[in-house]
Amino acid sequence: MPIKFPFSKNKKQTINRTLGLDYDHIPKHVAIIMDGNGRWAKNRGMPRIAGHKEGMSVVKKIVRHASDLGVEILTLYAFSTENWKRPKNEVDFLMKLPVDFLGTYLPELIERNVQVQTIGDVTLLPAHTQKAIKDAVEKTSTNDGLILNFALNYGSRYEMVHAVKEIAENVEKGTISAEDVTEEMFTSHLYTSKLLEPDLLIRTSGEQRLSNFLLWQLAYSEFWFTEVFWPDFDESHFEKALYDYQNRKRRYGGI
Ligand code: V07
Repeated sequence: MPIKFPFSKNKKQTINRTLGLDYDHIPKHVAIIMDGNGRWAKNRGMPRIAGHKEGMSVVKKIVRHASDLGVEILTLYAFSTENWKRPKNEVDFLMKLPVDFLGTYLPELIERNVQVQTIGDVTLLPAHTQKAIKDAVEKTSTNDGLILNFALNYGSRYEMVHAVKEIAENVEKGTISAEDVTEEMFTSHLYTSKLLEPDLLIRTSGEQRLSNFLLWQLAYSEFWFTEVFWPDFDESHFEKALYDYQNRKRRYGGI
């Protein structure tokens, strides 16, 4: 197999001198609630959409860093099922961000061997948004580096009800019986069925809630919160989250 230098996660690395981050024990799946974009803009007397735009640049920065560190899956909460309630101009702007992002950044994602995936019901997004995402998913489908997983029109309760409906249909058809329903089967009906569960959840901007994000999948994950608004979040904050994660594991992880 070719070595994908300089983005290989197999190169032997030492401990980060300033922080003590252990590059050999990077969490495999990191999930992020990228909160505080609107408040960041408001504090600067700017419209909320300016915060979203700045937040998008931070996504690029963190994707680069996660891929350099050898994170296997990065799940980003980009748009929730509740976000449709926002003003129309804001929703319209948000729906242009995937197009904008991929228009400038898809070549680098391909270069970095990143695979783009989504969770949530993308069929309800505008056609131009769906088209850009579908194109990126297709063009990166054979990549085997970082899985960049965008949660778009995602809601965890909806996801679970959807799973229950599918299982109930199988019971009705008689292909399975109620006794056959297990945690593993339920998990296999979620959007995340092919992914590992997150090791670490990061939420920015001081809120300490799950807001309908991956309720089932986060059952055993470590949570890390920061007051920093998403547009101010950078590589050093990301590394601090990973460092704290590693130290929690060292303290409570058993042998
Ligand atoms: C969005 C920027 C980040 C802060 C949080 C909300 C605003 C990147 C994407 C994206 C999505 C799919 C894709 C490529 C890029 C995105 C939305 C909002 C809706 F294939 N950032 N970003 N999508 N924000």
